[in-house]
Amino acid sequence: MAIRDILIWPDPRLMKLSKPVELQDGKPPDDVKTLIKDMFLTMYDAEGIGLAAPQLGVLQRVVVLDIRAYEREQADGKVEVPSGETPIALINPVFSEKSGKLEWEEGCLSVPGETGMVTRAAKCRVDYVDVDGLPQFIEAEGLKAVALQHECDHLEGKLFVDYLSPLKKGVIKRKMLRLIERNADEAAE
Ligand code: QAP
Ligand code: CO
Repeated sequence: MAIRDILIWPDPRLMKLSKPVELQDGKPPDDVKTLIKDMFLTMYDAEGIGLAAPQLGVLQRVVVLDIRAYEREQADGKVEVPSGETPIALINPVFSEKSGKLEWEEGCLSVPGETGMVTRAAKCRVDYVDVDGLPQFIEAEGLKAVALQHECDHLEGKLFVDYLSPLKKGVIKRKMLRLIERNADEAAE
C-alpha cells in the first residue's frame, strides 16, 4: 500500500476512457483492491473528498469518495448534511440523472488550487459494484450528487474544466503547465 502521484491536467491520461474492472468469480481482483486502498491513502494525503483511478494513471473504472471532511468544514452551521454513507469505493459505476439542476464551485486534485462553477443534476442515481463484488446503488443529492458526477466524469476522460468557458479553461491550462514544469524541475534537482 502506498500514496501514489496524482496526475495534473492536461496530462493526456486524464482525457482517456477508462475500462470496466473485470470481476473474477464475481469479485474484484487483488490489484483492484490494492488500487482502492492506495486511492484512499492518496486522497486523504492530498486532503480531497473524491478521487478516480485515472487520476493515478490507472485507466480502470474505480472511484473513491469521502465527503465527511467537507461536512466538517461546513460544521459552523447551515449548508448541508450530505446523505448516505461515506467513505465509499465504487467499481464500474453507472450514473443516471434523476432530476433538477445544481450549481457548485468545483475543484479537483488534478487541477490544484483552481475552481470553477459547474451545473450538475441536483439528484442522481449511481449503480456500482462494491469491494466485495456486491451490486449496489446510491441515490444522492447535494454535494454527494455533485461529487459522484464529477468522479464518474473522470472515467469518461472528462474534467470540470471542460465545462468552463474556453477563456477560463485556457488560463487554468497555462497555470497547470507551469506547475507541471516546476514539478519536473524540482524532481530533476
Ligand atoms: C471532486 O475534489 C469534487 O484545488 C473532489 O488545492 C469537487 O477532492 C466533488 C482539492 C467539488 C464535489 C465538489 C482541490 C484539494 C480537492 C484543490 C477534491 C486543492 C486541494 C478537490
Ligand atoms: Co477531479
